[in-house]
Amino acid sequence: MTKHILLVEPDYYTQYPPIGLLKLSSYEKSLGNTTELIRGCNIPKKRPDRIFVTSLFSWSWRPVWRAVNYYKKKYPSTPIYLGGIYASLMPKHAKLSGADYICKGIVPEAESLMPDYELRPEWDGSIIFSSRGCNRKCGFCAVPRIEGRFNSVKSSIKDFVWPKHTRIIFFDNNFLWNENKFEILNELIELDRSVDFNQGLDARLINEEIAECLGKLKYESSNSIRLAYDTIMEKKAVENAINLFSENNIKKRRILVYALFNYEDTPESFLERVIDILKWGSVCYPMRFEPLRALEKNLYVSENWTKERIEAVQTARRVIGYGGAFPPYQGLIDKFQNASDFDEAFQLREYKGDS
Ligand code: B12
Ligand code: SF4
Repeated sequence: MTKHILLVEPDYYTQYPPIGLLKLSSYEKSLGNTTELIRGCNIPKKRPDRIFVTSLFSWSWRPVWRAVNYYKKKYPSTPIYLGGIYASLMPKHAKLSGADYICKGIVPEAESLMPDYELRPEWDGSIIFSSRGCNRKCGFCAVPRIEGRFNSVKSSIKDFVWPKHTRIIFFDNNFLWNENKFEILNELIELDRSVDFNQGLDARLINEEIAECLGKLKYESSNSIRLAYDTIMEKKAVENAINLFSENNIKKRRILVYALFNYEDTPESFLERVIDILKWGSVCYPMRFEPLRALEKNLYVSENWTKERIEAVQTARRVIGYGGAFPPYQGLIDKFQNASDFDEAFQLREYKGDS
């Protein structure tokens, strides 16, 4: 018998459609069921037989609880399934929301289906995971815990591009790990739509051949390519990747490099990475570390950092940066490079230390 599935996106802030629910919608429709998507707490058009609530960042758990609570009161005998990132990372906490079932990880059957973009007709970009999981084990990253080892690998993405969409957005954790990357890159060249490797590319995997393919793509934002310079160990790899890109049509100024801080680094080693990136001619985007199971954002301070020093970075991003990032302006390079230490670079001269 046909079942009606209510898909609920809690009303947390997000700039993307709830791609997980859109995939689950396609899956349910392939089983002969019907679906309906609602944001927040609202009355559906049709009484549901099952309710699927998704979740995103762990610190956005409150709207998730609100949604579960609302639909539980409205339909006490309808089972509520809660999945997504927060539910996968913090299943015990998520269970306290009152949901009947907590669903961890991805749903492999849904990963091979085109998301049901009919549910978001105004949206203009195809969001693709050409793979899930990751085989590396960076301690600051939740992906291996949520999605496990590298899996759900695609060899072609053509069938995942919605005809009306003008851009293609990859949510892959590590796009270049895919052994089919050249097939996919060639498809992208043919498709001739703008591309966004949203999660950044792994500098350690970039070589001449890859840089050449990436240089032939169209990019959607002012920053074409994103890389990560998370520890000083990646110095050579990041510099090399930037040089290879610049030899292949991608201007250094259009490369955005994330610099993780407030993790196991020190303010001084963070400053060193900031200076490196700017000297290489690229844009530095400081990325504050958040613990994998943080229930509140922007609270955690690692043992090498202080609240004041973190605040100094955030203020500098707003005041002397541009769009939260540090562009490679000569004035900024001089300021950072001529400073005797982190506090001078980030103007904490009056700051008297950690006590
Ligand atoms: C895209 C993305 C972003 C985007 C925004 C995403 C958005 N939707 O708004 C941007 C680039 C802005 C971003 C920013 C940040 N991000 Co981010 N991001 C991601 C990424 C790659 C995907 C998130 C997403 O939208 N997924 C869509 C999900 C929900 O759909 P799906 O997974 O395809 O759905 C499947 C399953 O989840 C499941 N499912 C989902 N819902 C349901 C429901 C039911 C009922 C069932 C059965 C199943 C189910 O089935 C689906 C089909 O298989 C994840 C990594 C990842 N691989 O998940 C990190 C991730 C969420 N980000 C993370 C972090 C740390 C950040 C930043 C803090 C980084 C920083 N230091 O600045 C910022 C914070 C921004 C903020 N607003 O607070 C962490 C979050 C950890 C946490 N504690 O929550 C993650 C997990 C990455 C990581 N390396 O650890 N991010
Ligand atoms: S940060 Fe990137 S490379 Fe490291 S575990 Fe996460 S997805 Fe993998």
